Amino acid sequence: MSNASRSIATAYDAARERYAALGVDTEAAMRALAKIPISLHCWQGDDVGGFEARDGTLGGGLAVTGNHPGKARTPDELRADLDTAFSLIPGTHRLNLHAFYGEFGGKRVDRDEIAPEHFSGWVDWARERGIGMDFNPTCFAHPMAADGFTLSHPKKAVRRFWIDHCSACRDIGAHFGKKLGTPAVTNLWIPDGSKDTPVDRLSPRERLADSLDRIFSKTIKPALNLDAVESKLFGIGSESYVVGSHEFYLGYAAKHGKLLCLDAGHFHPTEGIADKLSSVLMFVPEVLLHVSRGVRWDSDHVVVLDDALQAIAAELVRNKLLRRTHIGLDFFDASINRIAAWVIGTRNTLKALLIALLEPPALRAAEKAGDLTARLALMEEARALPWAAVWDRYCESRNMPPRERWLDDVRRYEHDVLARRVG
Ligand code: RNT
Ligand code: ZN
Repeated sequence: MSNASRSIATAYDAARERYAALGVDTEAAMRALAKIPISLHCWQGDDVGGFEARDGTLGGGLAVTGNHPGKARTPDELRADLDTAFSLIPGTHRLNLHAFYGEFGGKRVDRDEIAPEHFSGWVDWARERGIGMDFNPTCFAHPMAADGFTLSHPKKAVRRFWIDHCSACRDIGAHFGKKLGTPAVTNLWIPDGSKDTPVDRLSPRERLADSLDRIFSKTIKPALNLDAVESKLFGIGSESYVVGSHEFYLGYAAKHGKLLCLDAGHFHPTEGIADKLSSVLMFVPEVLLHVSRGVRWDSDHVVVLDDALQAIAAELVRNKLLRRTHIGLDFFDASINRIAAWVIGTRNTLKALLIALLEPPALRAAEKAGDLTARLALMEEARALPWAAVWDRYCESRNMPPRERWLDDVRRYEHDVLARRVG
C-alpha cells in the first residue's frame, strides 16, 4: 500500500466512526452513490461544434468563449476524449448526444433526414462500454433557425422542417433505448424568442404547443424513449421574450405527462432550481436536470461545488426524488482543458450527492421537533463533517484517482494526444 493510500484508509476509518456516531452509514452512502448515473454532455468536448458537413455559426444565443488547444475534431477524437473523462470519474454514467453529432460520412444530411444509421458509431461505442445514451434535437446552428424561430415560426414550412427533425430525434432516442437496454431521455430545447418587446406573445406559444403535439403524436414506449422539454428565461438575442418559458413548459409537461428539464442557468440569477424540485415533481412524472452554473447570466460555466449544487443534491436525496430525476450536465468552457472541465463538473456533482447521502438524521429531527436553533446549528456543523475522506475512499475503492491525482492523467493526455491536434 502506498503512503497516500494508507493516509486515505486512516482518514476514512476515522470518518466512518464519526459518521456512525451520528447514525450515518458511510458504506451505504457509497453504495447509493454508485447507483446514480450522470449524463455527460458531448458538447463540452468540441465547443458545441457538431460534425455536420457545413460550417456555420452556432446561433441560438449560445456562446462559447476560450481557445484552449486540442478540441475534438472528429467523432473518434471526441470518443477518445470522453473515454479519458469517463476513466477518471467513479461510477457508471451516460452520454448525452446532440443530433448534429451524427456521423454523416462527409455527406450533407439535413436535420430532417437524420436516422439511427447516422449514430451507429456512437451506439457501438456505448454498447461496448455498457453505458446508456440520451439525445437532443439540434434546433440551432442552421439556416432554418437563422431568424431565431423554429417550432413557433410563423411560416408553416419552417415549423414542418423542425417538427420532422424533432420527430426523427425521438425515433433515434428510441433506437438508443432498444440497443442499449435503457431509455434515452430526448430533450427538446429551442431558441425561439425575440430581442425586443413583442406585441403578440400568445401566437408563437400557440404554434409551439401545436408543433409539440405533432412531434409527440407518435406513441413511443417509455422503456425506449422519454421526452423532456427545456424552458429558458432569456437568451442572447431573445432578451425580451422566450416562447418556451418556464410557465409554458411546466404547463405543457404537467398536462401531457412529459419530463420537465430544469437548467440551473435558465432562471433569474438569484433563483435556484433546488426549490423547484419538490413542487414540480408533484405534477410532472419525472424531471431532467441540466446541471450548469451561470455567472451573472446563463453563461454555462463548469459546475463547482457551491451552495446551489449542494442544495439540488440535498433536495433529491431528502425527498427521495432520485428515482424520478435524470441528472445531466450542461456547460461548455473552451478556456480550459475540455476533459478537465468534464471531470471537474461531474466529480463535483457526485460529491454534492455524496454530501447529501451523508446528511445526519439529526437535522430533520431538529426541524420536526420545532428546534430551529438546533436545525441551523447542525446544518452548519454538517458542512465540516469529513465527507472528503469518504469521497477519497470511494474513488480508491473503485480504482479511480482520488483527490487531484486525476489531473496527472489529464495532463499526460494533453501532452500525448491533444497537443498533436493541430489545424
Ligand atoms: C440552451 C440550453 C440547451 C443547450 C444545449 C446545447 O440554453 O441550455 O440545453 O445548452 O442543448
Ligand atoms: Zn440546458
